[in-house]
Amino acid sequence: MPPYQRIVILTGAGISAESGVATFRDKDGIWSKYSIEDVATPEAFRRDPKRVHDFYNMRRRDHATVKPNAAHYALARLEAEHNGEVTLVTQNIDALHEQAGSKNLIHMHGELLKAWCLLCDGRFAWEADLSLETICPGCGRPHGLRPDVVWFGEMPYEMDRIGALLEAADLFLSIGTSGNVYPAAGFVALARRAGAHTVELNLEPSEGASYFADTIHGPATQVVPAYVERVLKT
Ligand code: BJW
Repeated sequence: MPPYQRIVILTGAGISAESGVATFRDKDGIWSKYSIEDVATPEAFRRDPKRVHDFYNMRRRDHATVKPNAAHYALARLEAEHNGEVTLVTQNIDALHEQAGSKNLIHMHGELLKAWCLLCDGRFAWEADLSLETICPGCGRPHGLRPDVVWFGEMPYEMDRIGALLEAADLFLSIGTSGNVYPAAGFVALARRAGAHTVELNLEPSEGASYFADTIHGPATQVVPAYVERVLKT
C-alpha cells in the first residue's frame, strides 16, 4: 500500500449498526417499518409535521442510549495519526463520529441533534423533543422548527466542498453504505475519475460494489480497525 496523502471516507448506516443504530434497507431496517413518503420528504413534513416530529423524536431518544464502536474510534485514530489529510463525509445523522473524536467531518445529510428554524434560518443544538409548538430560541416564534436533516428531494450539505475533496483524493473508502442513495452513491465514480484508489468496506457487496477497485466484506468493527492499521503502517 502506498502512503496516501488525501484520504476521503464516506460512511453510512452500517458503521453505526453494531452500536445499536438501525440501518435503513436491511431486513429489519427503518424503511421496513416506516415509509419514506410519510417521514423523509419535505412534502411529508408539510402534510403531517407531527408524524415527522414523532419519528425524529423517537430516534433522538434512542440516540441517547448508543455509543461509538471500534470502527468509529479507528477512523478518529486515522485522522489523528495519519501523516496526510483525512476527511470523513458521513451520510449518518447520528453523532457517533464526533463522539469518537473525529474532527474533520462533514454531515452531508444533516444532524439529528440539531434543529433548523424555517422562519429565521437559525440552526441550534437540540437534544429534546420537537413539536410544532416548540419556540425557536433564535426568533422566539413557534411553528418554524424542523429536524436539521436532509430529506429526499433536498440538496445534501456541502456538496461543493465534497466535490473538491473527491477531485483531489488519492484514496476513497466507502464504509457501511448500500449505495442506493444519490449523490453519495456516485462519489466512487468521481473519485475513480480523479485517479483515487477506491475501496468498499461493507458487510456484503453493495449496489455499487463493482465500481470499487477493492472490496473488503465483514462487520465494520472488524474490517475498519484492521484496514486503518494497514494505512497507518505505510
Ligand atoms: C454493515 C453492517 C455492519 C449493516 N458493518 N456494514 C433516480 C435516480 C437517481 C437519483 C434519484 C432518482 N430519484 C430520486 C433521486 C435522488 C434521491 C435518491 O437518491 N433516491 C434514490 C432512492 C434513487 N436523492 C435525494 O433526493 C438526495 N438529494 C438530492 O439528490 O439532491 C439533488 C436535488 C435536489 C433537489 C432538486 C434537484 C436535485 C437527498 C437524499 C437524502 C437521504 N436522506 C436519508 C434520510 C434522512 C436522514 C435520516 O432520517 O436519517 O438519509 S434516506 C437514508 O438513506 C438516510 C441515509 O443517509 C441514506 C443512505 O443509507 P445508507 O447509509 O446507505 O444505509 P442502508 O441501510 O441503505 O445501508 C446500510 C449498509 O450497511 C448495507 O449495505 C448493509 O449491508 C451494511 N451493514 N450492518 C458493515 N455491522
